[in-house]
Parts: sequence; structure tokens; C-alpha cells
Amino acid sequence: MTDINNASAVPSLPTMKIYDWYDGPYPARVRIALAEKGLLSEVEFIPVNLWKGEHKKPEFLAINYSGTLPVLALNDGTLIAECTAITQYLDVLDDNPVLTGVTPVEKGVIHMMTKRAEIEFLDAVSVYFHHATAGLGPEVELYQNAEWGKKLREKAIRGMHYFDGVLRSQPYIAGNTFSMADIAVTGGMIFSALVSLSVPDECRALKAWYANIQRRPSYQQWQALVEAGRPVFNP
Ligand code: GTS
Repeated sequence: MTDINNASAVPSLPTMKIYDWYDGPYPARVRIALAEKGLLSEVEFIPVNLWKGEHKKPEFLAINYSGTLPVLALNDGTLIAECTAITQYLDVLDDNPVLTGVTPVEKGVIHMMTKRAEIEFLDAVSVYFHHATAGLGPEVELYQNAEWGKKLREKAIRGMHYFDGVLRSQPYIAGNTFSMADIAVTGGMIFSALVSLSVPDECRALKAWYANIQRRPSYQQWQALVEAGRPVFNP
């Protein structure tokens, strides 16, 4: 794991800006990845206020057609949305990938487990939030389907049980080392806490894994930022 207080060893970094919202669970994934790579202080964060629906305005949709955060903007005009894509980009900048795998098998398994974390857990919690709770409020949530939201809440709980099973036989989501897949499940845990979706008591391996993740400097730096309530990271 890289020392998050060290400036990056990458010789010529592009100027990087990230559109995000400081305590959002998906943005958290990229902030944790940045911290793991020692790149947190290399990025300028541009807040996009989800609660005011700024992410659905034409100006932002021109940056990301999907109207979601985070988005990485490079100085040559390249825009990279999707946490997975951003993490992959950041991970190979220094030719020393530590989050997305080195061998073909590692890359394949990490990609699979990251996708599974999204489909079976994190995205399901997100649908529950947007459809079966007040979500971002009536100004932003223009269509809600509470029944669908409640179904996805059940799916998220099934996902917790699935990942608990995975973690009974290995220390991390994609095997023996921390990876992007752990960060994706961490996003699910962060979102679950925000919507008061408790991890079932019997998911002991998942709880133990999360306690371990929460001890990582990358997680702690993200948490300190959220607790300070600062929308923009300013080292
Ligand atoms: N697949 C996208 C990714 O991986 O980046 C999903 C991104 C996403 O849903 N981001 C949330 C968002 O923009 C940000 S947060 O809820 O975690 O803060 N949500 C706004 C919306 O209206 O869906």
C-alpha cells in the first residue's frame, strides 16, 4: 500500500480534476483509490451538488451523459466517468498496478468481482435509496417506484450474504490481496450505512473484513474528510 501522505512518484502527471460530491458512496470509491495510490493531493475536486440536482443539469450532462458522479477530467480534455474506469486509469499511471491486477487471471477476477459488487450490492442499495426512500428529494427524484426500490433492498441484503460467503474462505473480495473489488464493496457498505441498511448479524466475515478495511489509511483519510464536512479536498 502506498503512503497516502507521499506525493506521487509518477514523473509527469496530467492535471487531474474530479467532479464529485464529498460524501457520496461512489465518489468515495475513487477517493479511496486515489489514497491507495498516493494521488489524493494531486487532484482538484470540483463539487457537484447532488442535493440540488446539479448532476442532471445540461452543463453537467455535457460532461457525463449518464448524469452521475464521479468524473475524472484530464488536461487534454479527456473525460472518464465510471468508478471502475477511473480506478483502472489511476492504477496504471505509475506502471505499478496495485488495485486492478497484474496477471491476466488477477485482472479478470478483480474485474468480475468489482462488477458483481456493483450489480449485487452497491447499485442495489442505490436503487433502494432513489426509489424507496426520499432519495435526493422531490426536485431531483422525478420518477420513483417504491416497489422496485424495496425489491432491490432485498437484493442488496442477499448480496451482503454472498460477499460474506466469499470472505469466509479468503481475506479479500477477489482473493488474497486488497483490490478495486474491495473498494466497490466498501462503497456498498458506505451507502448501506447512509440508508440505515444494517449488515445482518450472521454476516460475521463481512463485518470483520469491513473492520479491517476501515483501519486502512485510505479509508480513514476519506472518513476524516467527510467528518470535517468539507465538500472540497484541500490538503
Ligand atoms: N456506475 C456509476 C459509477 O460507477 O461511477 C454510478 C455512479 C453513481 O451512481 N453516482 C452517484 C450519483 O451520481 C453518486 S453518489 O450517490 O454516490 O453520491 N447519483 C445521482 C443520481 O441521481 O443517481
